Amino acid sequence: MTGDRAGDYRILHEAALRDYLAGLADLKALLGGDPASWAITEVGDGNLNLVFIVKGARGGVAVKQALPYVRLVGESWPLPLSRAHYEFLALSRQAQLAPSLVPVLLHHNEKLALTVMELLEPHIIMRKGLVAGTRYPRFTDDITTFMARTLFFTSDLALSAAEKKEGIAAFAGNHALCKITEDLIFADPYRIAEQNRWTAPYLDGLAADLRDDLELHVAISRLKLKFMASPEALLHGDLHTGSIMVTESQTRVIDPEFAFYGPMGFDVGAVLANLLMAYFASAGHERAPGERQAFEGWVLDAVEQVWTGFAGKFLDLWRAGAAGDAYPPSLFPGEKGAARLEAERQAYMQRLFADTVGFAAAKIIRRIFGLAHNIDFELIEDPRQRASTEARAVRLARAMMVETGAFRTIANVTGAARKLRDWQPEFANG
Ligand code: SR1
Ligand code: MG
Repeated sequence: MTGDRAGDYRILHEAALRDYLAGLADLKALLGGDPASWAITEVGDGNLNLVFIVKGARGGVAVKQALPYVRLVGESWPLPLSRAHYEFLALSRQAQLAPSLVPVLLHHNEKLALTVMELLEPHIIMRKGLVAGTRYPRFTDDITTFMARTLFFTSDLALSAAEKKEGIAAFAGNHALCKITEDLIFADPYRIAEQNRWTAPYLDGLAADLRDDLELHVAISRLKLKFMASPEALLHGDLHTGSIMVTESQTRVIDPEFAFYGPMGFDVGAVLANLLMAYFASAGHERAPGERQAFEGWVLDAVEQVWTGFAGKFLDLWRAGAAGDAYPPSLFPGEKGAARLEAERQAYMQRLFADTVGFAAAKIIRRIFGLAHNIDFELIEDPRQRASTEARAVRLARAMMVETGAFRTIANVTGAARKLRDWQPEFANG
């Protein structure tokens, strides 16, 4: 891997990218053939960056370059290029902790905010597969391994206090990306904000309810505080199904540019929220009643397995020998100490579950009323039908956020989702 620090930032469009890659001997050899014959396509459909696929006679690579602004909005919303540095740092750490679950890094240029990675082929963005009703048999085992290992091994359960604080410091500068989350997820959907949007006019009433609901405002503010002030572990920070690439036999987690030390439930909740949205949106994609029943059953099973699999793997790592400075073994001697520590582990997981439920709810609401929506709902053409599926998701999310304690187990969450599948909301407008 090279780490070129020379030269100033410039946006590399096709011709400049071709010249740049041709100048890197390793990548030129990997791509193969005459650089003039390389096929270069810009494929970025995310909210922030340029993404190119480059294919040569021998092989291909993916190239990601950060833009100095938010792509979704334009130059009026500047955003630091340093996010490419944090993404590279996070990917490097994740590659150590969960090898084969992230793309292989091939090159990084700090000044150009550019990273070259293994081309994931024939992988697709998981969200697209879920919209099509595809089931992914490897997904829950892989994503739970990814989360258990990246969260456990960057936490105080596995690290010395000094290592942990070094880790926090290394990512502390990524605050502009945290601020996006703090505004777009934890504040804007609950107040008047220029960039908010929803399926109008059907959801106008629900949007107004969200702005008046003080119990919800307390709940989302507690979650916001937890997000800002609980550096439990190195988070991916944006672990939705658009940040996961899949085939039926492989899973790769991409795009950790929002990485920072935060509360573990934020990552786990992101995965659950996006599966739950895929579940609710599914009704809007069926061409005949019941057509996607098997898919929907798989999604709810996946919701359950994501939590139980994650919790089981995380606990296994902890029981196998936690070398971190938290819970010193000398305080838990003998059989009685071991039993007390095990009870404490269970209590720890119960608290983490409650955080996960709350963050999952926040992630659902932001996709229905905030700036950044997702294709699960957006591709439902009939707005009334889209609004119905969204209203079901919001009803569950409000309960998860305000009555979090009522969801003691993941089966409580899937049970509530199942009950809402055919609920017909009434809309005051439309
Ligand atoms: C302005 S960025 C909007 C969203 O895109 C990213 O994927 C994050 O989820 C962010 O909140
Ligand atoms: Mg992204």
